Formats: sequence, C-alpha cells, structure tokens
Amino acid sequence: MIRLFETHVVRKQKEITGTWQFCTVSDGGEKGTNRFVQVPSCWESIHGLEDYRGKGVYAKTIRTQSENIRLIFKGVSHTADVFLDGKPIAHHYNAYTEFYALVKNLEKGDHKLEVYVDNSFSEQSALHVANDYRSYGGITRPVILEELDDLFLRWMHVTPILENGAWKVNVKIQLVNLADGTRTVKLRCEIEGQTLDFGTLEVSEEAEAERTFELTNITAWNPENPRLYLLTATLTDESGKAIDDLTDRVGFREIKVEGDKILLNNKRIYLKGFNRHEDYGQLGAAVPVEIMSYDIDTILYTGANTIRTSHYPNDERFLDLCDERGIFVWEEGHARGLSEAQMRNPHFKRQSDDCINEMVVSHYNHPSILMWGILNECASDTEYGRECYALQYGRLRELDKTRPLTSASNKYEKDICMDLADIVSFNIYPRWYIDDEPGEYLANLKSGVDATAGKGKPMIISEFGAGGIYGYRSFTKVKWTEDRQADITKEIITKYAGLDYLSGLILWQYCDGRVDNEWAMNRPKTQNNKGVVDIYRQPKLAYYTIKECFEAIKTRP
Ligand code: ADA
Repeated sequence: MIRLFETHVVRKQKEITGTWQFCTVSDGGEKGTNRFVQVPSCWESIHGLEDYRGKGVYAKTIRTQSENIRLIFKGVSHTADVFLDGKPIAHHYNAYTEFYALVKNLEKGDHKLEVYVDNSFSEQSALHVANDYRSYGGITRPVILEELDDLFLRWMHVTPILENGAWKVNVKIQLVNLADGTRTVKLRCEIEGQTLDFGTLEVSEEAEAERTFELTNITAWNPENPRLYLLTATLTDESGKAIDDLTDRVGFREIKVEGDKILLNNKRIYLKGFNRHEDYGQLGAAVPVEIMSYDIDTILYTGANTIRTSHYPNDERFLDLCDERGIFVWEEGHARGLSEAQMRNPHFKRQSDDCINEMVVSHYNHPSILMWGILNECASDTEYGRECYALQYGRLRELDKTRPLTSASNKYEKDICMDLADIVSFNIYPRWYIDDEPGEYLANLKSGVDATAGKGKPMIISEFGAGGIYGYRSFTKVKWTEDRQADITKEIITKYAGLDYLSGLILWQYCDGRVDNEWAMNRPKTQNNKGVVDIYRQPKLAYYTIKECFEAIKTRP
C-alpha cells in the first residue's frame, strides 16, 4: 500500500513489492549468501543477521513501458546508493525521509535495480548514531515505480485559510519539465466539485504555480469530526489531453499559539498522549500498516489525542491514519540526545537540513500534524548548539508558516534556545531517574523556565514515564516491575493533569523498542522498556492505568 487513498489516475504508479534478492556486502565489497526477502523489511528479520550492522545490496528486475520513470524510496535505513543497469541514479542519507531517482530516455522493457544500503555508524553519519533506539538496516518503507510524461507535478502544498469564519485555500504546485524547451499547459484543481483554475502555464525546466481560492461548504477537521477532502490537480497539454495528475487528502484546520495556550480552530486544546517509536516485534522499523492502525486504535482507546513521532519523521501511511482518526501529531526532525561534539560533526548541519526539507515537503498537507519539533535533548545549553537550533527553526519557518515549533529539552532553565520556539517542551523523569516528588519537581522547573524566554509560552511535558518489564510483577513493586511503572505513571498524571499552565502531557512511551547494543547495559532485553505495551503490543499494567488517567482528563479541553 502506497497511501491510504488513490493519489493518481492519469499517472501510472505501482509499488515494487514481492521478492527481492539480498546479500550482505563486506567493506571490501565481497558479497555474502544470496537470500530472498520481501520489501519493505529490515535485514535484522533475516536469520543470522538479527544483529548485523554494515552494508547490504538489494536487487530486483523492474519492467517499464515508459522512457521517463521515477523511482521513489519512502525509507532506506540509513544510507542508500541506487543503481539502474549498473549506473548510479541516486544517493540518500537518512532512514526516515523519502527520496527519488528520475531516469529519462530509458529503453522500454526490463531493467536491473540495485540498492546498496549501509546502516553502519561512522563520521559520515551525524544523525544515525548509537542510540536509545535501533538504527535498523534495509529498505524499511515502500519503493514505488512511476511512469511519467515529459511534464509532471512534483509536489502540491495545500494551506487552509480561516477568514471571518469561512475557509479559503492556498494551493502551491511545483511542476517539472523533463524535455528541452518550454511547454504550454493548463493546470486546474478540483475539490468537492469546486474547480480551482490555474489557467495556462509556460513551463521550462521547473515552475511553481500558487493561487488562493475561495471555497464554499467546507467542514473543519478536528478530533471529533476529522473531515478530509481529496484535492486533485490535473495537468493537460496543448490538445487538452491529461498528461499528469496528483491527488492529496487535506483537512481544514487552523493551529496557532495565543499567549500560553495552543488553539485549534480558535478553541484551546490540551495534548495528552504518547511518544511512539517505529518498532514492532521481529519486523523492527518495517511496521506493517495493519500494526500502525492497531497502534492508533490502542492509543485512542486510552482517551489520548496525541502522538509524538519520537525522534524522526514517520511513515506517511501512519500520518494518513492519524489524519483519518483525528489524532494530533507532533512530528519531528531526526535527532536524539546529540552532544555539542556530535552536533559539530561536519555532516550534521547539511544532514539535518536535508531531513527537515524532506520532512516538510512530503508531509506538509497532513492536518494531523499540529507542530514540528527539532533536536530532542540536544545541546541547547551551548552557543554552538543555539546556532544549530536557530538554523533549523529558521528553515522550518521558511518552509511552513502555519505550524508552531518546539523542541523537547532536558537542559531546563539552562536551555538558551527557548526564545526561538513557539512552545516550550521538557522531558522529565521524576520517580525514575531521580526520586524527586513530581509536583515539587515540576514546580521548580516551571519557576526556572519563568525566569527565561520560555515564560508565557505554552508548555508541554513531552516525556515522562518509567520502565516496566512485561510480565515482571512483584509485591515489592521494585523498579522494573509493571506495578512500579503503573504507580509512577498514575502519580505523575494525577499531579500534573489539573495544572492549567500545561498544554500537554506526552508519556514516554507507547511501545517498547529495540535499542542499539551500545545501550544494552542499562536497557534490559536490549530494549527501552518504558512502553505501556511491549514490543509485540501486549499491554502492561501501566496501559490500563494511563487509560484511567487520560479518560479522567476528558473534562479538560
Ligand atoms: C530521553 C529521550 C528518549 C528516551 C528517554 C529514556 O528523554 O528523549 O528518547 O531515551 O530519555 O527512556 O530515558
């Protein structure tokens, strides 16, 4: 499944599924045993490679009847070099954002596609580093083959505008001309029977067309009624023949910050939910859509309304499901706990900028995404760190003027980047890493923040929680028991839920997830065990506790 809805009728598009060949590749280039795997998948799902960190190559014969094709890779973990018939056609770094290869003047028929993948840690990788989540290896999200005319629609960004109680829409479309010279084409969009006409365009290599249109009879998107609309752009040539199309699904909602409150469609909202890693049992980061759907239902069943995509851009099919279910999403660029030294990696700024660009360009239209986050627990207490935060916030504001920005900090009152954010967020672990009483701990944090530029901004507790090993129960309620995890969860939520200055409580975390071996010493089972369900989604005591607590918060907006 490519998306949860049809994105093309005119353009031919198919997912390259089925069996691929795979083998490991040593640093010296020697190839290992040939295996037959499904894509998407992680190579850790292959017996003998459960712990493999290094290089591998996937191969597949593809067939096309078009001379212009685009191969879209939704996620390759973490570095990809793509070859078609032995010729290099794409290179990409980062497991969590999509990229594509355009090939023109191709002969019709069969072609050999090879994808060299590397998930090793080195100076070449500034964001995928040994961490408290696993950087899996493989083609972990779908691969798509498109057959294109000379002219195609590369992306379409749809911005809802609420004015005097009525909805307008700004539509910005990027067109690409693969042929020489200039083409004269017509571009028009359609939404719910309403035509949005861009008229005639002259396109040489690339062009952007942007218009704002009045709309009638539009229903707002919100959790109670996540109303979605299909908006289709169609490109016709000089003869009136349709040569390309692009459909996306949009929701009309406005998100803004007013004082220390977060407003959706001019009503205050309170975020209560979970951090979620993309990790499931033996399948690792290649989480099937069925499990994504199950996760959202399991999260909603607790009375939660929010998911934070800790700590990277998520699979867009998951975001499609969030749009449909009306769940709020805090999506964030890829980074977790990087020190200043790690942020000084020579590739860090470019790799971070690429990730942010790719995240916003491909996920801009999802109404469920209410805010963008960056740099979870990175060096926001240093001048150099601040320089990086400012760069990333600046890039996000260039790309998207509609969503508030935040960053989950563990530098607290020493954080010197809170003036750059719209919302201030903190990861805190009273009763787990420190045995402080949660109420007093938060009161101290709040007064510390009020002495900084964070004062008066909406404040979210973006992480809190405790470890609990599935199945470990004890009258002693010692640490790592499910019993202790449930008690800590209940104590914290009960003490924090009534605080009007908080705009959200996001628990760490929804499900257990595998961590890199370098973290194994303080991560039983080489997993982060703070999930309220285990890696197979089996509920722990804390799941029922948090359901009881979140449902009690129903009285809040
Ligand atoms: C940090 C971090 C999370 C996770 C958590 C923990 O807050 O942001 O990714 O590592 O701590 O489990 O300690």
